[in-house]
Amino acid sequence: MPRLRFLTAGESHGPLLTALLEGLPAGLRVDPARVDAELARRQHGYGRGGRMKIEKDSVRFTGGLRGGETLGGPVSLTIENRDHAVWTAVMDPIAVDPEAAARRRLSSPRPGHADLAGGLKYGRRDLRDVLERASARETAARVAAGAVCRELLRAVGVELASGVLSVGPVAAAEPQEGWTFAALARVDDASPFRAVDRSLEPAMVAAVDEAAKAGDTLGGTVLVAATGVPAGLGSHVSWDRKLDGRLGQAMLSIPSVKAVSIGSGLAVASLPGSRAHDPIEWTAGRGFSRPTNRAGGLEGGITNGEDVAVTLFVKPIATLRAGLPSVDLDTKEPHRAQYERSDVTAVPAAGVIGEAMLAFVLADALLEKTGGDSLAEVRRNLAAFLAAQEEL
Ligand code: EPS
Repeated sequence: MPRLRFLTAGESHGPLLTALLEGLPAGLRVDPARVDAELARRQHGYGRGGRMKIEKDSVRFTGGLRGGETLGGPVSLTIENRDHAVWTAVMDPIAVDPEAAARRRLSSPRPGHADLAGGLKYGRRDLRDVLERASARETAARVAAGAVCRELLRAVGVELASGVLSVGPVAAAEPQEGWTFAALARVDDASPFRAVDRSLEPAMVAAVDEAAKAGDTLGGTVLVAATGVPAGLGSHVSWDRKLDGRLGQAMLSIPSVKAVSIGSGLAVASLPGSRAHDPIEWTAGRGFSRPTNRAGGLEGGITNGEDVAVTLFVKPIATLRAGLPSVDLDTKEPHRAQYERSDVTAVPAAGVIGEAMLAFVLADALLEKTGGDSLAEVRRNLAAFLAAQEEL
């Protein structure tokens, strides 16, 4: 059973986004300013649409904290949707104005979005009922919850980062020795794309400008990594306890992420075994280590002490200005998919969301290993576990 769990609630143009995070130990300091800094990182990036000019995401904690410290109970938080102000008649949780709702009805689904599949599943003839929850706006709540998990990881010496590897056809080359946290050292959070290779940014900007002009959208890839991760999180013994599987599920749940590669996962599929794995070394003082990190810090579903490195493959946003070929729900005649204001690309944001999901998965695995109802107990148990590893 997972030790940590979280849920989010809220619609893109509803009044609020909410997250509820359960299972944290007591005594963890949480600074709302640090959570807001993560929310600002998610909003940043070249190619975002008009919504990011309206919102200035900020967290409000409503439970589980006292004086800036966790109490051990569920942590609840909210983020206001500023854009709700002009949507109240359409998106009020209790009473909507039928005429306003009809004007905003979505009846030609966008290929690639949840519109049609969600409408079929939930029996909704106004596809707005699907899109409002399927919108990537929901990820703001994930980033806030992930920022809290990140504080727990930081308290035990784990750091996380991400960077954009490619946007459309403009791509950084993967090092032969595999990705490590060090590859993210040059990422500048203030740059347009937060790219791993900053020299590619002008070409990325040009690619996005060109797509925007053509009414098109672009996907890309992002590297998400953690360093300082203790060996021994996750397990090899059962399929659902394997940490690579849990990471895959978490990452694939991010809107637009269509594939996940752990370490050099994609590249090693075409290499012989002699070049696909990471030799094991041992040195006094340091213990076990690897000269390469093709496994991305995971072997047999367990962390091996190397950096955890995951690449996310993000599809282009499904909302195109011209509208992709679709069908009108009422007439069943061909009809271009309806255009909703959107982004040309949100690849830089996907990295920040990936960090939040990685923080959640690692924090869960840490607590599963250490147990503990207070941060002091978590630390004590982790120290004992690490000391035992030195005796192996
Ligand atoms: C997003 C908010 C949305 C979009 C985007 C992500 O705002 P709006 O729909 O009001 O323009 O900018 O959503 C999508 C790309 C999507 O596919 O739903 C956000 O806060 O990240």
